[in-house]
Amino acid sequence: GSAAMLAMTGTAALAEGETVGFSQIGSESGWRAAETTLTRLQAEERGYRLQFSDAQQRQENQIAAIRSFIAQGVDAILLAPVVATGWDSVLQEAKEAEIPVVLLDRQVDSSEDLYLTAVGSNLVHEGEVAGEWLAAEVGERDCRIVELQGTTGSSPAIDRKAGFENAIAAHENLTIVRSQTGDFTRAQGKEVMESFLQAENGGRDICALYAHNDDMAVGAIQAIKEAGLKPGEDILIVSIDGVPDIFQAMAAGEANATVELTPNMAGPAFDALEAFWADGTLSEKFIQTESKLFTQADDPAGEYEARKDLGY
Ligand code: GZL
Repeated sequence: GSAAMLAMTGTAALAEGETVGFSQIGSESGWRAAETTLTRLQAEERGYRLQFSDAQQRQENQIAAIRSFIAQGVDAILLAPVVATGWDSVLQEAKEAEIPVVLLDRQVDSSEDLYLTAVGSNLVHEGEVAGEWLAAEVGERDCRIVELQGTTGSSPAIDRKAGFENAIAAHENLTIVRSQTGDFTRAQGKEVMESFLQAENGGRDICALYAHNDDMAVGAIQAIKEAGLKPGEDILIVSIDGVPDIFQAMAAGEANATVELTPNMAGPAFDALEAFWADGTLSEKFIQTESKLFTQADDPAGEYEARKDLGY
């Protein structure tokens, strides 16, 4: 084969590395694009052949991709599951084919023996950090909150909502008055925020927006400005991911806080797979990544510079 030919010509042939199938949700957010970029880089650095599938945010496309990876006989499957339910049978098929599956950035409600490990953040904690920041920021003042939820049925949408509600439960001056999904996209974040503004006295009755990701917040910021209000002042903005554009908004005083989510889920995932391939080592079932709060006091312009070329 080509490796032998390369060897004969004295060119160091890449080790015939593993083939890894990656069922990616899509490119709904800047964060997701960065995760894909970093996964490709990690695979290249480690000498893997990456079979990439973009599901356009449809679970049936992810299930079809996984079945195709199984038919190809890949050595491992990475899965970022768009929603938490409906994975049991296809994960069972991968298990029967003895192909290890690693979950990236979202969880599934299937039993743990159907995947090698899951790499992701503590999504409930992210919501708590966001809620705690807002509670501290508004103090005793009454604050009517609108919420842009992530993709319906996804573990981040479920858990980030729960965490935020945990944090504000003790503060009766904080109330979520409207909550709707913006599907983690800028376009839908803008669209839903427009309806919130119309429903809330042109936005004058809204004190804060909690968005489950920065991309929806960035879309909402546009809507708030078009309504003649000042985002970051008239309406406080707190979200999650830490993408470059939210730092740019913070530097302009148009957003207030974000909870960082690393896009490098593939590094820990490949480490766990390499340990398993080496001698069957089973990593812990959940490899948790850090969550760090950034506010306008944390050099947002510098944070923007540090992230702007990372493939978001
Ligand atoms: C969270 C991840 C979310 C990001 C969004 O772990 O699944 O999906 O927060 C992305 O930007 O759409």
